[in-house]
Amino acid sequence: MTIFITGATAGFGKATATQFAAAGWNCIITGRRKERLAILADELMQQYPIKVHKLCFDIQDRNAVKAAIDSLSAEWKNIDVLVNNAGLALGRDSFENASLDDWDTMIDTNVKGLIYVTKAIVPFFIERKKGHIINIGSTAGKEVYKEGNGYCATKHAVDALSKAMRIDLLPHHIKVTAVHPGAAETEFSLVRYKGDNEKANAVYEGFKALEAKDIADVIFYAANLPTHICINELVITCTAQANSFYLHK
Ligand code: NDP
Ligand code: 8X3
Repeated sequence: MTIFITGATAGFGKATATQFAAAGWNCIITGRRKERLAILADELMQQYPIKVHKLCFDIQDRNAVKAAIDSLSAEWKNIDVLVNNAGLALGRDSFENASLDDWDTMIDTNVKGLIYVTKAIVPFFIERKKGHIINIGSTAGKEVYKEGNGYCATKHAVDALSKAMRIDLLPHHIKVTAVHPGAAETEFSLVRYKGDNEKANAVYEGFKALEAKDIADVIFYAANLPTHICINELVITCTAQANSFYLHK
């Protein structure tokens, strides 16, 4: 079995690669940080009797996405599960102050990047008459929160795209699952606050947030159900969080 994971250099993507590798799946791991991909590939192949293929590209670059996926050998194109995980938030500003550059990056990554990858891989699924797309949305794609504007909009788009894919790809026996996590302690906040460790750490103070492995467990469960079962969507928060704007600290 083969899984293709976007954004496997950190957080949920890395934990997902590790979880599936441990269960004997071959992994296609992707991201922009080439060294991290190399380290992870070596680690996984040393620990488990599996193959790992690395694809280094910026998901915002439509041509780079297509070229990377086209470069896969026929064997590696036998993908069973695609996890559309690569994504980010940038900034936490009110609508009038939010940076258009930040919005462009979030839209290009979280929405357009997800579409580019999926459009490139869906033909393989259609040919094999099976496949499973697992999109990582967010609680931010279920309700908006103060100063979440652009990021929330991209995750609402992931929610809508997941529903649309599920309808349109039904005749091809392709499952579509949307996984919507709440606050999880990964590199997410460090990226959002542009390297400001203090602000990033403060996000997770005063409660026990989700860990990357918690989401990898859920992805693993959804991906390993019998052929006739598809989890359409799951919203997962830590116990301290009720929804995208109510967190009990
Ligand atoms: P991390 O920052 O830990 O990991 C993000 C991953 O996305 C990295 O591997 C990064 O790889 C990749 N990525 C980002 N931009 C690009 C790009 N332009 N091209 C290719 N890869 C890219 O964050 P998380 O693991 O937390 O986030 C994963 C997903 O989960 C995101 O979609 C995020 O929005 C979502 N999410 C996160 C939550 C949280 O609280 N942590 C909660 C809900 C959803 P590299 O930098 O090497 O390119
Ligand atoms: C990430 C969780 O609460 O920062 O999607 O939007 S949150």
